[in-house]
Amino acid sequence: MFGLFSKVRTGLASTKNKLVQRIQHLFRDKNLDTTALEAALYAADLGVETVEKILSSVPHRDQDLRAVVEPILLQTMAGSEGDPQMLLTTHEPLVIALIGSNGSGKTTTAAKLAYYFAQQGKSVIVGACDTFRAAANEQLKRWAEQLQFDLVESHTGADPSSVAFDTCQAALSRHKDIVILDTAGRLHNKANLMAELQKLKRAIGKVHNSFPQHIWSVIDASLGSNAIVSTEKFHEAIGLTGTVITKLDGSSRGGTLVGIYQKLGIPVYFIGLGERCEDLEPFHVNDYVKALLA
Ligand SMILES: Nc1nc2c(ncn2[C@@H]2O[C@H](COP(=O)(O)OP(=O)(O)O)[C@@H](O)[C@H]2O)c(=O)[nH]1
Ligand SMILES: [Mg+2]
Repeated sequence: MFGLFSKVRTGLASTKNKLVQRIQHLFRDKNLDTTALEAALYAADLGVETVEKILSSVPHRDQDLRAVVEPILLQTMAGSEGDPQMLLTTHEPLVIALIGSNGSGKTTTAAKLAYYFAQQGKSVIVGACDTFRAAANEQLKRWAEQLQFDLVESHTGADPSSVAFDTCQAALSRHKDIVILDTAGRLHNKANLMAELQKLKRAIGKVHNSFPQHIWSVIDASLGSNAIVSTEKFHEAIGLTGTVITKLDGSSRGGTLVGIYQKLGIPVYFIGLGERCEDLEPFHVNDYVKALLA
């Protein structure tokens, strides 16, 4: 538990520097510069409402910043913790489709999830539904060889829906517990690409009417508040059930998670803290808020 917390804390070090140190520095000035405080809070991507709550509760200097901000963040993030253990109770295979923009970490997260669930004693199959880039299938193939999970491969230009369909059918016939579908990165404002996702969702619903139980948006934390708009559009188009926030190790914008949850109320299941298969942790809101302010 302590090990996990320190990993989150190390990962969030750059955010912490930006958020807490910049604010503490403001408190050290003779007169609290509320404009600078406001700017620092916005720069941390906490979202408008959270920033306003903090601003209205931070009236004077010599106040312990943490004591003011921590309860506000915890209150904002109430209900944000997705519990992966709760997912493992379905009778049918659990199907999780990963969607998001280019380079957000979907393929890496697919492999990390395969590793995570295998560690839990579950059998996993992954579908290479990114048929847009030739390299996408190869990337997953390397992970599948390294981590020894079943992979339904595809070729460039194949219909992603049919790859997803085949993967779900294979999961039933091979009695798999978990299905992870990796998809191509897409822009939220391209209607044809959103329609392609809806088609994929319908296609696997024909394999079993409970499929997919989950659609998670994989979000690069370093995109900051820009990620809020795209996640909202994905949610409108396809109905998200969760998020995975990646690159919290390198990002100086760990507050993105707060802004997105505050706006959309979609639970966070996992956070990505590096490029290795073990660099994925179930999201724990208390650890996260502590790490953000430690
Ligand atoms: N530092 C860091 N890098 C990550 C993380 N997740 C993914 N990446 C890297 O981000 C890049 C894009 O990842 P990829 O999974 O191919 O993104 P995709 O286009 O959404 O499938 C790769 O170089 C990954 O190694 C993370 O949590 N932390
Ligand atoms: Mg990919």
